[in-house]
Amino acid sequence: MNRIRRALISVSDKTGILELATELSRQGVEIVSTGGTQRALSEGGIPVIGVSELTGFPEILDGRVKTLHPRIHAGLLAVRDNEGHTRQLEERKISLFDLVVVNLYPFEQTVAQPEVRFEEAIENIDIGGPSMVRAAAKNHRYVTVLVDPDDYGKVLEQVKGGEVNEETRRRLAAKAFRHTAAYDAHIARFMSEQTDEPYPEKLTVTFEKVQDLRYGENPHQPAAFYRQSPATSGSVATAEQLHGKELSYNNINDANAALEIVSDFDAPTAVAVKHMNPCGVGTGTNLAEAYQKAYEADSVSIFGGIIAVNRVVDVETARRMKDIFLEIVMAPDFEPGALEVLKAKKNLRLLRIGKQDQGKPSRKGVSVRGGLLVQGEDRKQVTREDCEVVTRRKPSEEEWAQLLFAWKVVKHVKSNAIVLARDNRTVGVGAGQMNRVGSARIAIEQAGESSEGSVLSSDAFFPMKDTVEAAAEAGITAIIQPGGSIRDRESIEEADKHGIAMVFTGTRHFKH
Ligand code: 93A
Repeated sequence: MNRIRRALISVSDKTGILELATELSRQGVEIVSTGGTQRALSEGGIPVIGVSELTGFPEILDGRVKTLHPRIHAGLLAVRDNEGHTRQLEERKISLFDLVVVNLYPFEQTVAQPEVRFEEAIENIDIGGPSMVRAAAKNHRYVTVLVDPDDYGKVLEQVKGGEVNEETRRRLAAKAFRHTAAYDAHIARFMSEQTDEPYPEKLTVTFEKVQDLRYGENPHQPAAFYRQSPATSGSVATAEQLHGKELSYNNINDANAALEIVSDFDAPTAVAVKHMNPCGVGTGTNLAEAYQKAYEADSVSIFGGIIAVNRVVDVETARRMKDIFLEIVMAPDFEPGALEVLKAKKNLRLLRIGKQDQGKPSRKGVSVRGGLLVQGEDRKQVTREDCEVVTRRKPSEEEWAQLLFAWKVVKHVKSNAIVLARDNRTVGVGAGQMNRVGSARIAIEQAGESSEGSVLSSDAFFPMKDTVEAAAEAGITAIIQPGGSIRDRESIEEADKHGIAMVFTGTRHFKH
């Protein structure tokens, strides 16, 4: 029988603890607690024995050593049907614990505060708490361990019924180990960030489930969405859904792509994404204008698209968005009137993203079978000063503006990537072809007449002059590309032949 006679309670988060302890006490359970918890319970009129009374040792070193004592840990770890263990406890008058209720110093919340002091973070590393949790979890054959107030009710019910059953003890023990593992992962991440070692030998990252998804990329693939912990604010993982159908796996992936593009722009910008690639990007003096440009960029593909914008959605923009079928609209926020307009569309998913976390560039990972590839985010931006004009003709002021705009977009298009832009919007996007001129042809075809007088950006250098030839034929007037091919000379000569201005960025933006 796993009757609960004695409980050890030591909690930082005191949620639900009075109710639990009151009922335990009523069931005849003796309660032992650390300082703050003891005070809270005593004030609630619950009889409690202080840890110091039990150990005969005061809490010392400002609380760093409170429960780290053999009288506590032997009471947690003893094997009850082991005669030797039982005899040793009797000799030293050590009593057993049947229940441990512990939650830890709030390390994650502490380091999430902006400008937290290093010393404060360190003081919030709990040592005694995880020791008790792990001891109890190891000895779950006899001891029940509670680390989450959500589980108090269920355990209380069983206590009242006479014993906590084995299945529950084992489940709670597994949860306890997950809890301490996640806790240590937070500490490991924080400590690693304080060093120059972002890619340590062992990578410990924790993710918490946001939701189960109906399915993955296809209906026969099971799927779930996890949020990295601690969370990155302003991300899809922390977005608040204000309206519409449940997000799907593909929605979340596309939404993330759209958000990554739009956050590269400072001016009011709207991005439409389809299948992970932008089909329209527009910037303007206000959001309505930016959205209109993104729409006109490719008024066919935007149908069923995922929209991300970098300004609060106003009524005017919302009205324009409402005119077509969209899957998602994502924004830092929505004006109340705009929300009303968009909510008229029953299925349209509206996501409030909030403020973007512009902290350190985070790691990006892709899973490969049996492993994970990890790299820093591609946050590289180029300015006009970084570029080298390689043709006889220099770009005009307007061409410069369009070239830099097209360059920002091409970074986010699947390689081989070619983007055509004009009037602060994309007019053609060629994505994911196995040769560069193939992507160029797609972009040009999509732009149609709009390619005349547009500029072209390429995510990587031209291995041959064929893309420049295609550009010249389409009436494109300026090109931005990394440069660095052994055949650059041929491309430059071809551009000069047609009076095209070409600049090299010296940086490439592969996205595979
Ligand atoms: O500083 S500690 O690592 N040393 C300990 O011996 C110890 N024992 C319990 N932290 C320790 N605790 C933690 O104190 C618990 O995990 C819990 O979070 C907190 C409860 O303290 P109080 O009851 O004084 O509010």
